[in-house]
Amino acid sequence: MQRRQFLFLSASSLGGVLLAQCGMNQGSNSSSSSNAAPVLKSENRLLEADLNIGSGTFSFNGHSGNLLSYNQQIPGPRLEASPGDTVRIRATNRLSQPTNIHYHGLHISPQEPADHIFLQLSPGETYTYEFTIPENHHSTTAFYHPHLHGYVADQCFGGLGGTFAVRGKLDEIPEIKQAQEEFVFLKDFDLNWQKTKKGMMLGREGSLATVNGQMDPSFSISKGGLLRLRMVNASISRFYRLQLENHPFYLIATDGGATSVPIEQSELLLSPGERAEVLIQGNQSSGSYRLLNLPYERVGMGMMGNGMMGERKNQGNETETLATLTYSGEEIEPLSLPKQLIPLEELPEPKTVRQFKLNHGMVPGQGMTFLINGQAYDSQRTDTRVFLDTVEDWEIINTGMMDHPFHLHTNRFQVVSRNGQAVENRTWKDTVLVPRGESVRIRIPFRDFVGKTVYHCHILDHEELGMMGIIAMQS
Ligand SMILES: [Cu+2]
Repeated sequence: MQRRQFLFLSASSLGGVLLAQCGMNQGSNSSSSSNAAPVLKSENRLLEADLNIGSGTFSFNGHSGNLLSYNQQIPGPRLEASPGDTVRIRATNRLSQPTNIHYHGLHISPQEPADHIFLQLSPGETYTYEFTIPENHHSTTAFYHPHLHGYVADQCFGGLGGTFAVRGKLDEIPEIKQAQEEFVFLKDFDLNWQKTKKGMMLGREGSLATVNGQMDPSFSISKGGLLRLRMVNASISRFYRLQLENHPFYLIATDGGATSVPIEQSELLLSPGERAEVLIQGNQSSGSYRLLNLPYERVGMGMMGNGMMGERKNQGNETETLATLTYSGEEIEPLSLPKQLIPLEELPEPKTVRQFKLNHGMVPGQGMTFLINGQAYDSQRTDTRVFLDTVEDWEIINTGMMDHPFHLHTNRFQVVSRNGQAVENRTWKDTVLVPRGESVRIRIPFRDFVGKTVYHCHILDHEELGMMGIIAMQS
């Protein structure tokens, strides 16, 4: 099988180790042939991993740039565990600035030594994260990335990020077990990212749109087969409006876990921080089909050309080819789609309804700032206090001129309505797109964990510019 190679490490601060991903699985037709990330799985109920956070030179088609990586790999190693497993991650910071790790999409404690995003891991320091994935945790395609305010957007734009898969009940459904599985880690790069501060208002996008650290990798499907794509939008600002030529997507999971039945969609929009899993049926004629990123306008026209926005650098009107699906191997007896997945839990009508207004504006002395309810992020202020074992509705209202994906840590939620209209196929989410001028109502059960954490816009440049609030969960 021909594989196009993308990023390889030519030298690094850690000693010029060649990155293995280019040679991995070369010539193999295995289901993981397109996925460059090495996998670290739990054994005997324990996932133990060392993550070295460093920088090094990565090259693309002869152009080199200094990027950030976990274990000198882009994307970082894929972590896999199951409900009930203990996770122990020794993170060593070899950067010249502080960092930390957020486990996006895991329902775990926001306190030390778990998903504590206020923790500062200083240069040279090693910190051991340790937590147990609850026994009743949902199956999910989650991910990990830095989350230290002031450094989040740069460090993610610089290359840091990796998949964290929790395998559970969804994975046990026979039709899904039979499907071939591929991870699709969507991330864009700018080899001059350290100099690219312009465009933070819009949200920076790199010119290289990669899948698993590669430009246009190939995935294979056998005629009659089923392919399960587990997709993560790990870009800091880029949206992906995905379409696979001639093949509909059958949505089986969103950020917060499985849907109740497969939902047929001709395309799928993933804003930063969102994930989705789809099944694809190998029922077309043999050949190659492109996975496309279609144009999507995430910024209103009013924002253009007013000088404050800097140079416009986003996908605008261009269609990109992200990957190619090729029929290969022997034709098999057609595999069928599952009929039922995981029934959606019905949440009670809440007593508490809150509103969160998203916008941006000029703040004297701070310039253009991104705001929630008129306030920019302040690490010393608690914005929202909630009680454990309650359910709340949050109405997220975007009064601005740009789309904002809203992400809540620790607890997942269900999207109940958009612009006052009930949502038909409710699913579990932890990141929801709130388009400009629109409102979205989400229903959140606060469960299991107390402590402080955050909610924010997942266009990470907007988070850095203030669009984040602190939530305290108390018993
Ligand atoms: Cu935003």
